[in-house]
Formats: sequence, structure tokens, C-alpha cells
Amino acid sequence: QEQRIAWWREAKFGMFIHWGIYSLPGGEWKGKKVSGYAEHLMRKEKISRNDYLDLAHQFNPEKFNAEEWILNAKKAGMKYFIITAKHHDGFALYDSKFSDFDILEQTPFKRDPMAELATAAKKHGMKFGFYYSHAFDWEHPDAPGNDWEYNNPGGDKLIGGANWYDAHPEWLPKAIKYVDEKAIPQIKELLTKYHPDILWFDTPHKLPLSENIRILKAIRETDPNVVVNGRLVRNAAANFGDYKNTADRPAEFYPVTGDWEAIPTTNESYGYHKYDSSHKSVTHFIQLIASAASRGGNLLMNIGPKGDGSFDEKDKEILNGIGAWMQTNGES
Ligand code: JFZ
Repeated sequence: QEQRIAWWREAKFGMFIHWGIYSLPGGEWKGKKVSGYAEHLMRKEKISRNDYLDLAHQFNPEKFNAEEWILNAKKAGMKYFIITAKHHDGFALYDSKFSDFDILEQTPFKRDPMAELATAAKKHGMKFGFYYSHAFDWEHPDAPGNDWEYNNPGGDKLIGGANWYDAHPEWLPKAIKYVDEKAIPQIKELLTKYHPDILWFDTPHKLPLSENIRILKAIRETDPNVVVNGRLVRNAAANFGDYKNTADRPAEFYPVTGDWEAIPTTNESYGYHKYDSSHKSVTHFIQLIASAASRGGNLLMNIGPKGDGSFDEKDKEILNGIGAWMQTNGES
């Protein structure tokens, strides 16, 4: 673990990207604003797998330029880059042979942005990795979370309660089937196809500890060197993942010991939201960078690019401001 995490400790500052087909409507559905996290559109509006695919059929991010994205991060002084290869909606932003719910098969774009980004990151010396939603998967009929279409546990109705797998162990085989059919194969696929430096997981409480540990084992067997964040396992004792994450939007940093990372986003939503203009100031982020570094933690700052593949002007201003400050005050 010490060796594995060495680069991450030094990196200090990284770019987090939430980008998917939900970035296209950007927090709007059927002409009305949907508040909160834009990446949760499918759940909030209870969109069926089929209707959600209509969105995919329109997803054509012609302005996407992998090299530009990586350089945006580099110019702001960031040393690592993590992007949503699959968020809770279950849609893979890469060419996956284990699901037809992916960008190559369902969109007119016909390119693999994860492959392009992995290549650009390598070229520019940027550490690179993926966010993968291992527990929630709203398109898969057996996965936790989709309670409007499949009546699965773990969704808004909280069928079976928060710890549904304890109250209803008889439902567990379905979730295990999803983990075997989709989550583990796709995670292994990401590791062997793109060789990421880091994998970032989330919402582990939707699966029992035993499933999360099984996933971690599959990861370690495939690539013992990949860094894994703490949210793979619930209440992660540090020895499950390689480091801990704080809550999503810390007003301030809590005194966390050991290796930790905070994940503030530039506004409120992680995915691009056209009605969310609550962007914080450059000064705010510079203070966060400094206070995280002084307390031995990393800052993974989130940006939600638009559905056309471009960065929001407000985010660009923040990144430019940080970059200018880094030029005069940064380490390298
Ligand atoms: C999750 C996701 O549901 C969300 O879409 C985004 O990806 C974010 C980074 O993570 O949401 C969370 C997870 C954890 C907390 C809050 C929201 N938390 O610990 O307070």
C-alpha cells in the first residue's frame, strides 16, 4: 500500500469529472428544471431504461477534445484526473463488451472518450483513473437502486430499508448476479484495457460488505498497483481502500488523520447543470487547496463538462484563476 499510494500523496490536487449522457439535458427534463445533482436525472424523474436510451441516441459531444481536457487540468496545477466511466445510471462512457448500454453502441458519437483521455493523460504525465459506480446501477434489472422500473431494493422507496440485504437476504442473489455479470467484468475490463492509476468508487452501503470485498479482491488480482479510494467499502476502515474520503461538500475540512481526499465541486451539482450558477470564487478554491495541503490531504476538484464536450465558461474562469495563482505560488 505504501508504494502504491506514493504518487497519490505527492499529487495533492486533482480534477474530478462527472460527465455522461445526463450532461446533455443538464438538469432539465420535459421543459422543467430538475434540482439537485444533474447526474441523478434518471432516478429523480424515474426514467425507464428505454426512454433514457433516447437521450443516448442524441449524445454527440463534437467539442470533446481529450488533450484539451487533460491540459485544462495540467494548467491549473492538477496532477491527477478521475472521470466517470460509469455513473449510477449504468451507462458506460467507454467501449464495453459486457454491456450494450455504452457510448459506442448507443450514441452517434462512435468514439471512446475514455481511451482518448487515457492516451492524452499518459502523453502529458497526468495520473489518470476512473469513477465506477459498483453498487447503484439503474439500468441493470438485478442491480440495487432502480425501484421505479424493476422494484429493486436500495432505491428511493427503500424497499427492505437501508440495510435491505440484512432484512431480506433472499433478495441478495439478484444483486450478486449483477456484480458477477456486470460490475466485476467491467471493472476488470477498465483495468486491463486502459491501465488506470486509480479507481474511485462510491455509495458502498447499497451492497453488503461481502460483495464490496469480493470486488476489491477482483481488483487486486487484476492489478495490485491500482490505487483504490475509501468509498468502495462502507465506513471504510483504511485498510480496505487506500485512503479515506470526506463527505461530498465540506464546508470546512474535518480533522481527518491518515491519507484523505475531499471532493468539492465548483457549484452544487457534480454533473453539468444549466440552472446551477452557485459557482464559488477562485479565492475559495485557493483556500481549500492550501488548507487541504496543510492538513495532509488531497483535493479532487470536480467539474461537470457539458453534453457537447466543452467546459462551462464559469468553470474555465475558476481553473484559469487557480492556474494563475499556481504559477506564482505553486511548487512546480
Ligand atoms: C455520490 C453520488 O451519488 C453523486 O452523484 C456524486 O457522484 C458524488 C461524488 O457522490 O453522492 C454522495 C456520496 C456521499 C455523500 C454524499 C453524496 N456523503 O458522504 O456525504
